[in-house]
Amino acid sequence: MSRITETLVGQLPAIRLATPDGAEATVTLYGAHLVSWKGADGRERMFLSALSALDGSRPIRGGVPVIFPQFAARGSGTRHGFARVSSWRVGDSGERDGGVFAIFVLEQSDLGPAFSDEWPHPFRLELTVALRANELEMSLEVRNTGPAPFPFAAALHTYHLVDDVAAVRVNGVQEGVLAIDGKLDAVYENVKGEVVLESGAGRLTLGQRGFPDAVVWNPGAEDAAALADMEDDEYRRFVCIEPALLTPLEVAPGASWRGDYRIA
Ligand code: TA6
Repeated sequence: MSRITETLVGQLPAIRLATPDGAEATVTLYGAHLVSWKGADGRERMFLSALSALDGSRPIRGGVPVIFPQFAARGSGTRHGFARVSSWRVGDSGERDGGVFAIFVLEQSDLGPAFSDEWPHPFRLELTVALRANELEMSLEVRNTGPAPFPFAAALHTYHLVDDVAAVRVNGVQEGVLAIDGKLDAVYENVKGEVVLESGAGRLTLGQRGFPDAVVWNPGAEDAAALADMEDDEYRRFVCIEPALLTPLEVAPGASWRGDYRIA
């Protein structure tokens, strides 16, 4: 039976989605953060650090942080934006196309005082998470509900679980194959077509629409050791490949933008 149930991840309230064929995903309301995704084959596909905070005191290290309205330190606001450290609400949820979906909502009125001062623009974000067989779809919609245009950047900062980052091969972000042999923090603009991630953990096809760019990140040994919320050797167990909109896009009053992401 398809199910959408409430659960806890550490101290964080979360929603668990499950399909009749055994796929499941867990999304915390803090950040609308997908922290786990297993396909119908039972294989976990998301990295989550053993040292991640799971109490809302700082961003979750792993899964899929939702980045909005600022990417990294490219602006004067909160690093990687406030969406990943805000409490979202569940909108609609149910069954669709033989799978299950849930929609998470964040509006300006949901923000704490610090963030509503930082970002005085009325907006509505909807993150849709949909699960079917061995496929995960995520869509991010940004709507301007205020009277003036605002610019934003966005990304789905996905931490893909791998057996060993040294064996990872990424196709589709650059000419030729990308291997990761040490720290890598690279931006690829105007990515066309699908990105393919091959690793000891299997092969994933990553499709993005609306997000023009992709970011590939692994901290390597040295930077990982400097991260308080990551074990020293955990950098070997993931690669971030992130569909992104890096050059801020202006959205007019009443208008919206949507980015779609499909992992299969
Ligand atoms: O997307 C890559 C990146 O911007 C890197 O520069 C790296 O620092 C990473 O994100 C993680 O950022 P965080 O704020 O979560 O530590």
